[in-house]
Amino acid sequence: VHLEGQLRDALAHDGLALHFQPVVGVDGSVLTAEALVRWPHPDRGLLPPDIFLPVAEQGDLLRELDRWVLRTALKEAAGWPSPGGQPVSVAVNLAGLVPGDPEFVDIVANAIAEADISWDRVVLELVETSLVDLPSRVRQSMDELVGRGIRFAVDDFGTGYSSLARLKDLPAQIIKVDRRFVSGVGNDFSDSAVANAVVDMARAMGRQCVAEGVETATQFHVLRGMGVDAYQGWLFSRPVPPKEFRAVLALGP
Ligand code: G
Ligand code: G
Ligand code: MN
Ligand code: NA
Repeated sequence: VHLEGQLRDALAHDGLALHFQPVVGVDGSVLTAEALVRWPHPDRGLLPPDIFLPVAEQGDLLRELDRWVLRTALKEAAGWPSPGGQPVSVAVNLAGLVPGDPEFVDIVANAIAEADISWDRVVLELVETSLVDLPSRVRQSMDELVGRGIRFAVDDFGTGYSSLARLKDLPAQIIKVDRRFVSGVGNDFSDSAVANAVVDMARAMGRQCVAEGVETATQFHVLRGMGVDAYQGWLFSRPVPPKEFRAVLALGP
């Protein structure tokens, strides 16, 4: 309860922080950065989301937290340098604010307008459970956002009750292969098989495929051989504070 009150306070006073982790193309250029929330807690140091997202959920604060992250991440990204290259896109995780929310489209559109960022630089990451069983009205509004340039990503694909067959029904342009499978690529036969099947299926359905949690050069090489489009993980960079990320971008490609 104490932590919940402090979190409520932090949300109301911009007391949370975002780190950014690059997603790179086959040639190593930065395509996107995923915003990952942290809480610089006055007595407990920098808290990771695993500690306070459950508190947020418990206190009905997750939707408010997602809104804060969305607004803050888009504003930050609007100011990213792009010397001699394509502007880098920004990816935001949404768990409390989901497409079925009656205000979803307005909230997203307002955040984009407020940040003055172009629509095609915005990626919204959702877990599969937020993307199934959507009423057609909701799908239509998602299509409307996609029509204006937004991309949706299915996060942690391959976990939960996901099956390859339902990939074709998911309204997402990007598939993020969960790091659970990526970690075994190159040494565990079943993990490699799952990763390969997801990549093949994603390609067959015209989706972009991102591998998460890439930690070794071997994983990168094997995944590249499978035809993965983009890569995220410690091999390339840890999530870093905004200033540091801006400095990396300022160096150019
Ligand atoms: O940042 P880290 O790798 O520790 O993230 C742990 C978990 O927290 C991941 O599942 C990630 O998706 C989630 N997470 C990180 N930042 C956000 C955020 O801004 N909003 C939501 N809803 N989840 C987040
Ligand atoms: O669930 P989601 O994919 O949004 O969460 C991303 C999480 O993965 C964050 O907690 C981030 O810090 C973590 N992460 C990012 N890259 C790596 C990596 O290479 N290895 C591991 N173990 N975790 C990673
Ligand atoms: Mn994510
Ligand atoms: Na993930």
